[in-house]
Amino acid sequence: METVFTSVRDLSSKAGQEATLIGWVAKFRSSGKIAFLGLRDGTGTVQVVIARNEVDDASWDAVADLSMESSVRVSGTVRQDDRAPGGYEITANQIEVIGRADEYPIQPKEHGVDFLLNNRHLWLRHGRQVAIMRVRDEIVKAIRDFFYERDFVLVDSPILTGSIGESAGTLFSTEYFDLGTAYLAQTGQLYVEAAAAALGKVYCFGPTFRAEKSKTRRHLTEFWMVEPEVAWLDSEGNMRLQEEFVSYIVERVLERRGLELEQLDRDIGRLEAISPPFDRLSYTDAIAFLHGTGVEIEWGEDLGAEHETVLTEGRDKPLFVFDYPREAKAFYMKENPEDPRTVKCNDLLAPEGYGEIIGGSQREDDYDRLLGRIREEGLPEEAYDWYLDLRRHGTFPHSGFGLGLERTVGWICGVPHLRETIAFPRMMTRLTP
Ligand code: NSS
Repeated sequence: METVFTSVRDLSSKAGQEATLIGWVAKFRSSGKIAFLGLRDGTGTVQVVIARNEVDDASWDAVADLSMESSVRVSGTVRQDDRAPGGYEITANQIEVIGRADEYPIQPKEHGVDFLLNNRHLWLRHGRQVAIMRVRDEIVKAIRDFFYERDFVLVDSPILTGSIGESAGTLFSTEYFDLGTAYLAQTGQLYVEAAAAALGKVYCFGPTFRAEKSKTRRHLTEFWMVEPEVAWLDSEGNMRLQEEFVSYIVERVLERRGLELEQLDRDIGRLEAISPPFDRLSYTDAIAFLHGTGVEIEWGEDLGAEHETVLTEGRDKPLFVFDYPREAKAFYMKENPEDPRTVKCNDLLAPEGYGEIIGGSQREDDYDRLLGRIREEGLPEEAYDWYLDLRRHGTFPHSGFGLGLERTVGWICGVPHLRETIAFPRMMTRLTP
């Protein structure tokens, strides 16, 4: 069965005509002879006016019994009305309740975050959440378009893996038949490195998992990451790719999701400033800068959220920090020939306090040095045999990066906490709904 109805977004094509709409009651008030309801259908919300003397008895009885978030079918005339949000209004001649809602837990008042997260399956229906999900969808589309237009090939990497991608400290593990322990992938990088030797320019895009024991606004235990990997690209080229990529995404959202950004009260001017090139600061200069502002940090330590905020303060665009100390970063990064204490890598820090959205690097392509790093980190060598093979069979300079989808959605939407950037967030203290 296919139900024929008009969606709120398409009302302009029905101006002055009869139409049937289906949706949920997002707002409701009645004064005995006339009732107004806000009908929400996923494409928008329209006001429906129901006058006692213009509908049949069954319809008016339905109105008398209406509750918030009930699902209803409404037929009536589409009227253009410049005062109405969206420019149209429906004068109903019939209304039918499809599913009457029990008392709806989310009221038009302030609720605690825990309460809202417990009701995430219902909270999703609300305007702000709908706007964020639409922006997220647009960002995903922009990501895929960017790589498609540049001849990258999508290669899906496994979620169940035998080798640790980033750090042993944040692994989820599970028993895997007779083969011992399997890990949920922290990254698809090692696999796209193999694919880059087959296809040149590749990317993977999927969920990744980290048993982060931190309860910060920037950490999820399950998040989406897009990871391009490019043969014959060095660290400088990698940063150029990143600034083009991020600017492309922002431009696309501005072009197609202006309405949603407005609903989110996003300062659009801040996003309009995002275009290449982005500033670059070496880790060593970043430490000097931090010392200059009185921040205590030792050369060698990784930068934390508070350092990132100081570094990006007063900047309009994201900032690259490059060539970190090797002890602060993962085993696979290429040793910097000009300063072997550091590795050829970069983080990209978003402005306005959002901080790191990308981590990237040139990969160690020398067999002996890579094996040395694997040993230094105490990683199980057998699990990396296949990865080392890539350095045994036609090694090649290559680079790539990982952009965190939720961090990017948060920054572009102006939403500081990642719990609102994914439909069903997974955090240390939350596994339901
Ligand atoms: O750990 S990263 O910095 N880098 C990697 O995983 C590399 N293997 C990527 C690569 O070169 N192919 O993570 C990359 C990004 C990071 O900048 C964040 O934006 C995001 O992934 N990220 C997270 N988002 C949400 N929650 C958590 N816990 C998280 N961890 C990283």
